[in-house]
Amino acid sequence: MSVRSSSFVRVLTLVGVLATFLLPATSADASAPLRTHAASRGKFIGAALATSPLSNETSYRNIAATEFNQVTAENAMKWDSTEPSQGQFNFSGADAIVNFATQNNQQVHGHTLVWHNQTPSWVQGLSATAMRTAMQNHISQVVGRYASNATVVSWDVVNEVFDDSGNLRTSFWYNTLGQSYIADAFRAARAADPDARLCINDYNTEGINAKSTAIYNLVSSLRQQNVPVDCVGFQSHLAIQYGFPGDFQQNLQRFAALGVQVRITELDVRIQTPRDATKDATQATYYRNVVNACLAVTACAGVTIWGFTDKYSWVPDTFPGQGAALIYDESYAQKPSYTAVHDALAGGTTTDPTPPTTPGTPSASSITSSSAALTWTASTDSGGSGLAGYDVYREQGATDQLLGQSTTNSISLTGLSASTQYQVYVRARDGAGNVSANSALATFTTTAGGGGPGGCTAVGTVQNQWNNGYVVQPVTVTNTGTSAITGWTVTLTLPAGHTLSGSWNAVVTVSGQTVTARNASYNGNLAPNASTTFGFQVSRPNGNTQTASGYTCA
Ligand code: 9MR
Repeated sequence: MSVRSSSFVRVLTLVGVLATFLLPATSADASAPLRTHAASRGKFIGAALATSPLSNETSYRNIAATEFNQVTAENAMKWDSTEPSQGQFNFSGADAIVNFATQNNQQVHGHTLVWHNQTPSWVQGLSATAMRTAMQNHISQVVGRYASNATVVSWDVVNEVFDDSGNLRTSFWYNTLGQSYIADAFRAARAADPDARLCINDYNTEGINAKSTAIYNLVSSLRQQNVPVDCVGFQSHLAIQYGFPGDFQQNLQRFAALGVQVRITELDVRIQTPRDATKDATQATYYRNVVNACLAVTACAGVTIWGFTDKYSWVPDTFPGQGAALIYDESYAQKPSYTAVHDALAGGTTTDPTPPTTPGTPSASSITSSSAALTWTASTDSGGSGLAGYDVYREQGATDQLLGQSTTNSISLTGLSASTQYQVYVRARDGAGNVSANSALATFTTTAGGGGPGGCTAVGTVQNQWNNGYVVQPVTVTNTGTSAITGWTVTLTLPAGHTLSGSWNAVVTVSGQTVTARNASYNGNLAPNASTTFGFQVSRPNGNTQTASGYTCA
């Protein structure tokens, strides 16, 4: 073997070794379960588990074990399960979940110690002193049971202590004990397990709003008082009809800046049933957005989905007509939302190489001087990640302008320029970022300006025409603004070969094929809504039937 060929072999070997270590996940890795990808990103991906299917259904158990590296008991660790009567503790359901998690190398988040729901009536009827003692004892017993168990790593100490306006909820806890029950609960939990991460958990707090700001302020003040709050949970019970909270990541980040861990604790994305491909695709986008928000925030520990199969979900019972909120359907088939979570966690090793189909040609309607509505035939996406939305562009040479984005097959464009021709096309995106071909162009022209102070419109009417000429009379100039104007300028375009042969009631100049007509000395003043008119005559080539167009007023 020559020196040359042996070094060639060495280079090949080196490439192979480097590829083994450096290349992103291979396609075999790309189809790995969610937990594999989550772990490689330093996050957990979890599910809330219900005890009955966990003991009765193989498919349920298999998916729970294979796909997730974190679990939360959906109900089994709540007060009504663990201490149904005072001092009588029952850990059968809680232990079943913890044992399952231990067997499957999963961490458990304890949910929940102090809540106004699923708390037996014996607690609610206690005096203040007895209630505080009962709360401290409950926390001590429940947290204490798992304090030396490495599987249970965190707790929702208090749950839903705020109402939707951001005031402390006037629950029996608050009404009996005042606000101090919150700090007392955290201190009792710390005493019971100094190593557990202690969280405050709530819903409708995903975006920056009054409620999330109230939690932010409470956490900040508790920590200043050395109350052991380590973590904030964002339940994230979302619904596609209410829109995705665009500031979710920013909100997580502001909490992280307080020095706490953040986590998504109860994610689901409900739809108005029945499912269809468009709703599935929108739901997949929401799931992907949540996972991506957590991935983007270092202090975000992971994402727990509130269940995993539509067969078992709290949603249809609570919101009649809504459901299908999870990532597996009722028969344990993976939905587009599964693929979205998977691909987000896999970060670029997408399992969907197929772009959506090309959208239909858009059709424009409701055109004003600054807006227009577009609709088009929807695209479909067969690659698995689901249709994520559409981008609407204005065709304008080298760099087309993005006019807007939509998750449905229509859009209302705003902020357009008056009296301007737009040529627009639509492009579809899927959940993996694949982009379709451009649709055919739609062409429309916005109407002349008006509406603001001093706006005006001009409408020309052909009064009379003959073989080689025509009269436009009247051109009606209207003040469409909210204040009086003292002058107006109308422009219009003559077709090629047409020449102006006369005009009246306006001062007219011609440049090329553009005619500019300014008010005469006597008809420039127009109150709001008032009109005046002028006219003109045009010569055109024999047999030509075109007339003037493109009237604008300023
Ligand atoms: O999913 C839980 C459902 O099975 C229970 O019937 C319900 C009772 O309140 O609680 C559901 O879980 C809730 C969680 O504990 C706290 N955040 C809201 C969840 C959905 O209601």
